[in-house]
Amino acid sequence: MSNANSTTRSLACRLCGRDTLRPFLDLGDMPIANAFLTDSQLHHPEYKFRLQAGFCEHCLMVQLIETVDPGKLFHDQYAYFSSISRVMDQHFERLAARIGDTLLYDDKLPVFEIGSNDGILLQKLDRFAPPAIGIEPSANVAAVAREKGLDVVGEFFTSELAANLVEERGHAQVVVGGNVLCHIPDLNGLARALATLLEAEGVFIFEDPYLLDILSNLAYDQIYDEHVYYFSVTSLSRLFARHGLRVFHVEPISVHGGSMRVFGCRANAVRPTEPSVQRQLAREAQAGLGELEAYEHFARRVAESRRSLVELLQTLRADGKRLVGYAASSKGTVILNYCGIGPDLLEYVCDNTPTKQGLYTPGTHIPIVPTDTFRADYPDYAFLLAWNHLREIMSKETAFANGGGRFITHAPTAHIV
Ligand code: DWN
Ligand code: SAH
Repeated sequence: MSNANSTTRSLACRLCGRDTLRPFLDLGDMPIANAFLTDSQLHHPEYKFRLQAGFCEHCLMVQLIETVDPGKLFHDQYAYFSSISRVMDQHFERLAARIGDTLLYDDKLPVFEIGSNDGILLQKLDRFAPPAIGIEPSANVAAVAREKGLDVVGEFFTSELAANLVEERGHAQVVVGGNVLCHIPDLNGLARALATLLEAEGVFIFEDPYLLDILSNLAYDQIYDEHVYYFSVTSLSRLFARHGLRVFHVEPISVHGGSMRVFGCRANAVRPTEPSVQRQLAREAQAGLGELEAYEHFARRVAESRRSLVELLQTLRADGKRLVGYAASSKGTVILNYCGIGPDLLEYVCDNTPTKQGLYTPGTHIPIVPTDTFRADYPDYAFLLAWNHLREIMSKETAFANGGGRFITHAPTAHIV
């Protein structure tokens, strides 16, 4: 599989519409990252699309070339339940406290959370006086949040929905979204929706995987169907500025292998823009994020990362070692398919999500088993398909390490931890 030859073509950017989108990475034909398969589905052809990323030389937004209809991704059997991670729970606890302590300014104006999933953050926001309302199109995870007594609108967040919400619930003092902004293909529509929903001094906060971390950690597995965009502060500030909004503060955060938390408001709100924004813009310019070369360099290193991973796993296997995968993440689907890693190399993938157990990994058909299966009979090596949770998982699996077991991760290059 070769990397797309960026010198030969440019395509239309899905954000600014110009013919300045330059493909730089081709990860090949890919199934839907979270489309885990039942026994009977194993014998049917899987939906696949071409997983490629491009960089727009005009608006500087890094994005997927081909996207998948959101209705195929977010539905009544969405596989990811946010509350599976203790570290993420603590992370959202701190975010909720921060919102409660520093951003809320009215007991009546609502707080909206976009992509509230099973209520991991919403339940913490719900403790404050203002109404906390989730917006979550995946019906099964929304149902879990409702069972907790939370108020969830079961729809995709769009500018039409924003107008209805203003009518029915009022303007927002805070709109927050973790790992959801990059999932929304119509970002211009999203920005319009924010401009409609926010009260004059309202604040929005988004956190998403950060482009600079993806590049420096070689985290190519963050690139998949659900993640339509890979944000820099530069590309996001420009987008919001086109819609009368302003980024006033940014904070790098460590979750999901390196994310950026972005705070914004209306362009004419009274809050000043903090020095953090200018500082990050300067870092990004210095890292060459405005130039195609940074992305072509990344693509070359991704191919090298694949080579080193496959070589490591094959060598261990040839030595008669038992290898398994740990965590059936979306990112894992990308790594396994791009690197051609199947049941011949990994006996199984264990995962603590009950609804993933008993299913098979998309495209590569490795059985997914409960974590207890792993603990009952330790293999020699566990290849971590959610390296972002390395510390949390290693802290749970001390007996594996104490018995001589070792974890393997692929980023930036394959290594035994
Ligand atoms: O952006 C997204 C993030 C927030 O979540 C979504 N597009 C989809 C999803 O991505 P992911 O599937 O790559 O997320 P995680 O959090 O890296 O996946 C964790 C997987 O690992 C889950 O299937 C649960 C599993 N896990 C486990 O088995 N034991 C996780 C932990 C922490 C554990 O201890
Ligand atoms: N906020 C959670 C969930 C992230 S997964 C966390 O950080 O862990 C992304 C979530 O966004 C999914 O639950 C998905 O159903 C939801 N989502 C996707 N597109 C959306 C949209 N247009 N509006 C609202 N939610 C959306």
